[in-house]
Amino acid sequence: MLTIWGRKNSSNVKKVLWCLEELNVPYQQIDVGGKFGKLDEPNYLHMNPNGVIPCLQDGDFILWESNVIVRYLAEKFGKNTLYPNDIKEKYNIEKWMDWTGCNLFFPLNNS
Ligand SMILES: N[C@@H](CCC(=O)N[C@@H](CS)C(=O)NCC(=O)O)C(=O)O
Repeated sequence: MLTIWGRKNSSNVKKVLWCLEELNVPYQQIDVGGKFGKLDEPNYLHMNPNGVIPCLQDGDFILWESNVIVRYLAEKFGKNTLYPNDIKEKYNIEKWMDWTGCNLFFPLNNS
């Protein structure tokens, strides 16, 4: 089963959980970060040396960076649904992914 490391009230974790729900993929979520701490512990830093959330564990494969996790999940579980095969459709979506990173800012809530 997939594991998502990160507190649910983080916007970067939320986008990953939202993606998993859209794809109907089972997962477990583990609270770390914010008031739960643990991001500076060796076990976590071994997975994500940046010490931030989210982090995806898929068997022995570890992935960090929320947008990259979303892309991975969409390609693995949503071929031709969330992740189109058509190159123009695909890059029309990729455009919006990058746009959110540059132009869309959420209020910080580290509780
Ligand atoms: N570019 C990274 C940013 C990750 C990031 O800054 N995560 C914040 C939460 S949204 C974090 O780990 N904050 C420390 C904490 O929650 O304790 C990504 O998109 O995954």
